Amino acid sequence: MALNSLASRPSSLLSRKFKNSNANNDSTFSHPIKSISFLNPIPLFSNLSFKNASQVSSSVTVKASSASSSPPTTIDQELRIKTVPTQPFEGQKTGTSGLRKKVKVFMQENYLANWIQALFDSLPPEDYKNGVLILGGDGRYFNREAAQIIIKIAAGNGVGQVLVGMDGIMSTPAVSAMIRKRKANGGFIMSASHNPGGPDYDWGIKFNYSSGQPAPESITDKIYGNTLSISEIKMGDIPDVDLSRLGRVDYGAFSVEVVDPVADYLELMENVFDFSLIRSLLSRSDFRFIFDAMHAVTGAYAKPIFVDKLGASPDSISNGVPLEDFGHGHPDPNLTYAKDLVDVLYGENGPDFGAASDGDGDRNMILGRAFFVTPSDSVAIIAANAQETIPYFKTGPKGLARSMPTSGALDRVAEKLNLPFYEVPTGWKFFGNLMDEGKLSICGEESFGTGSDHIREKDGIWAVLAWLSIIAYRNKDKKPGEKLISVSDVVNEHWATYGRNFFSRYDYEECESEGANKMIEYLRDLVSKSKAGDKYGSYTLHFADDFTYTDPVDGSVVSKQGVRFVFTDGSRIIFRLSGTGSAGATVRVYIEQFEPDASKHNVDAQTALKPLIDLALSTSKLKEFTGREQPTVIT
Ligand code: VG1
Ligand code: CO
Repeated sequence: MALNSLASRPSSLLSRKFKNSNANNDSTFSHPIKSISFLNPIPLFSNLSFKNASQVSSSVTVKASSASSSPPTTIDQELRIKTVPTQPFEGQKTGTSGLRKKVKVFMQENYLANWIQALFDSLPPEDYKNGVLILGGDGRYFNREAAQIIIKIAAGNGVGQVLVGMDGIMSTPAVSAMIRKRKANGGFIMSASHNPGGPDYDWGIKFNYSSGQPAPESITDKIYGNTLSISEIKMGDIPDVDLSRLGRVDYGAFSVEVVDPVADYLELMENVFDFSLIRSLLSRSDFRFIFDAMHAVTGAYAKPIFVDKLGASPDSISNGVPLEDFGHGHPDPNLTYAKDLVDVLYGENGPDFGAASDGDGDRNMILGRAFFVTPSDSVAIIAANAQETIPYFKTGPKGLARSMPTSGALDRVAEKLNLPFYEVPTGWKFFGNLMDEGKLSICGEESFGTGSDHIREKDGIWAVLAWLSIIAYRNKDKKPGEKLISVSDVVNEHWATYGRNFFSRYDYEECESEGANKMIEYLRDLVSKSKAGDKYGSYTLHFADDFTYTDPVDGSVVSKQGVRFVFTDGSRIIFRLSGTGSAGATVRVYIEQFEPDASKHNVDAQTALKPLIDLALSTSKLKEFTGREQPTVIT
């Protein structure tokens, strides 16, 4: 991988790898609204898929680019709504984070449209009629077509305005930020997050409501119910919107505005962090930084933020152009799928700091020179240092939280800082209520998700800026040539203070569903028969259960969130099935063990955890049930 692969930012945020059937670069096409006098010679609409052009009756206001100060051109016509008959599809149940399927499944006629209509049918009309919705995505294959479908159904259901990121691009955290800033009614995110993209891979859709938070199960269950009985889709009879140019188009009472996906988010980051502090670090000649956008959505954010605002060198951004297939990669920032970056950091004379983010920009991986920070440690270290180093937390965090399988490193920080602490199920949607109630500021998941109540999603770039703030603060008085405090120094000091929670996760991706389900049933049965004091090898059982969570704010209960065996020394082995895969079943095994003795902190995690890993594999009979000898991914 070339470190300087971002030679320049293309005029379009998205470089296209595949030919898009809706894309229209044909200058000979004719359009019913071609009489509009454009402020710029580039056509505003790309409209090949629109069949009934002669019947169009719509009101069009063209403001063209926001850079222009000329008045908009308006044609006064009404928005017509058409009703499209449809039939239900099976299996449109959302998982941990949205609905994810193979692209080919989503490309079936009306498949996506059904789900979007089912969503509108699930919401009280006052939640969206004449309201504002945000639309963004990670740039993956099928987003362009999907954006047009979503815009038309929003129009058909009486939404007032859709704000869509240029080229359909907007990261998950930026959508959450924009929903909050613009006081929108909600937003759609076109992404299967860390799942690979392209015609043969995955596509996904998430819905966040007005607080910027992923829709809770009460909404997603209703959507699923409606997908089973849907019979018609309401669509605004409007042409495709040109997503490649900023500007606003009105159709009667409905309008679409193509917006800059970066500006609102960047402004928020400038309010949260001390940019001049971070700049003082990134512009040092004795500090080398590298950010790997994995050809995913943060490619659109990395240069404006790290290079233009914070003074990082342009060649510090790697894979910085979003591609529809993520450059044939798997946009998951972990030791396996971001191996190129890991190799650079562990190579000879590697940089001082490395980071990566996933498809939709909500995950992060933090690396120091030849050093990997586990996400469970990362959130604990950010929490421990937040008040001192990040202006947003200057009065101290209100509370801390983690997902159940995430290691207990954060618990120890909460205890020491005397902060309220919460343990929630896997998935970001469980943090939002706590934040809205002012009970929670900083939280994280072991799956490379870290964030705070500045928005209601995990936030990859936020986590990188938080780490840069810590390193910058620790080195702010260092003269050129003096040895800098490194990422590994910060982590080692943290372990010395709090002890180390060794943690590892084994993923067995795309197993046969039957075997994986049987294994979970077997474990549940084992849980029901086990009692405190039972011996598991050299470990003694404290308790075993299938995690149930009662939301302290609204009292809602979710059960069966992961089978866990917790031993008397605090060690844990946890088993769950992924809710984000698109094929078969992915088994996740989480292993954790606490080590207070600083002289043992520098042992490799796999070595330290070996006895517990063996115990997890034998207790679950994983090999027997799944036929798998080795995990697909170890983190
Ligand atoms: C995974 C992670 C979970 C995360 C979810 C969405 O879910 O384990 O912690 O919240 O992905 O992240 P699962 O059900 O596959 O274990 V993302 O970046 O895909 O929106
Ligand atoms: Co993601």
